[in-house]
Amino acid sequence: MTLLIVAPNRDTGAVEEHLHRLAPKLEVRVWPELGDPEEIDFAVLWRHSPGLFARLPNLRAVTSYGAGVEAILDDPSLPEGLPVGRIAGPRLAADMAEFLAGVVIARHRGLFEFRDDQRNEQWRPWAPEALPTIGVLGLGVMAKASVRVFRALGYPVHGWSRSPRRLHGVACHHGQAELPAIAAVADYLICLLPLTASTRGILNAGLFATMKPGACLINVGRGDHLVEPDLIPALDAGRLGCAVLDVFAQEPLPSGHPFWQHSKIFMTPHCASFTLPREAAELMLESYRRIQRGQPPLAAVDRQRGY
Ligand code: NDP
Ligand code: OXD
Repeated sequence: MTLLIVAPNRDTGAVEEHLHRLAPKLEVRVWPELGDPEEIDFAVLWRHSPGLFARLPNLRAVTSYGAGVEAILDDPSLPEGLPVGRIAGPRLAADMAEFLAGVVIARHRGLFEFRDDQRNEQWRPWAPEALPTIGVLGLGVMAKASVRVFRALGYPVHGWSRSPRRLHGVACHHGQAELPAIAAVADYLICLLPLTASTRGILNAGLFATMKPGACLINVGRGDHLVEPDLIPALDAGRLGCAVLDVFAQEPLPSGHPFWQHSKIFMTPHCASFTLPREAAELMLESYRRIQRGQPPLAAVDRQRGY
């Protein structure tokens, strides 16, 4: 009975400590120290190298170290029928809400401009008259927490999902046919979709053409939701007013990439929300215990649907 953590380039020390404190008898191994691979029955993965599953013959389930599961589902060595879960706890969702409210408020209230004014010793009081309309693509765990914060601020909120949803205080849209409707009303269009075959490249010139002129695009989903070459022309033409990007097709963003220096792009290094060690350890352990009881892991994903 052994739990394996595979998260290259991520410091897992604190998670290991929490796991040892919560379950002193649980054997935890951290990649690349596999030990006897036959003893490993549960794995927690973040950006693992494809092909890993061929080396773990006795896995009973696997979970993503974070909310996104595309790296696991895209691995051709993933055994058919192996249950896949994810870690998308309340703290992760609250972090996302805080981040999104922060960037929207900073732009809406002109905080970056006030900083410039301060440097230039200029006194220019100003406040927006209208509240911004928020459009959220995806109405899952992350989006629901964020929507609650925007609603508490009194902002009109629209949401978009694959299947019909009802959320208190949110104008809900669903399906491809209703994507232009949400794009047309949003001053801030936020991508909180999982990366699947049907959402890859969804943030493209065609969508930008349906957006409110000057609106701000916020991508906290995955880098491959955005057709990167379409973004700068839309910003330069004023079609979009700005873009806030937390995720990129290649991470870290390569040196010399045009996004680094663009004045209308505000970037953060994939940390809009970050799986905290304590919450991660508790949820990993809960999933592990569920597996021992013959139940699916927490937040089990539908492998056919892709999220
Ligand atoms: P969930 O699985 O809880 O929700 C996904 C939502 O997307 C659902 O509402 C679903 O619709 C909707 N959706 C999926 N496919 C489509 C489609 N084709 N058309 C319209 N709507 C669709 O995901 P989470 O909220 O937990 O996370 C979403 C993503 O956010 C993650 O996969 C990850 O990529 C990203 N993320 C990024 C982080 C960061 O730090 N940047 C941190 C955490 C997550 P329906 O309700 O009908 O099923
Ligand atoms: C993610 C995460 O999926 O950090 O991006 O959880």
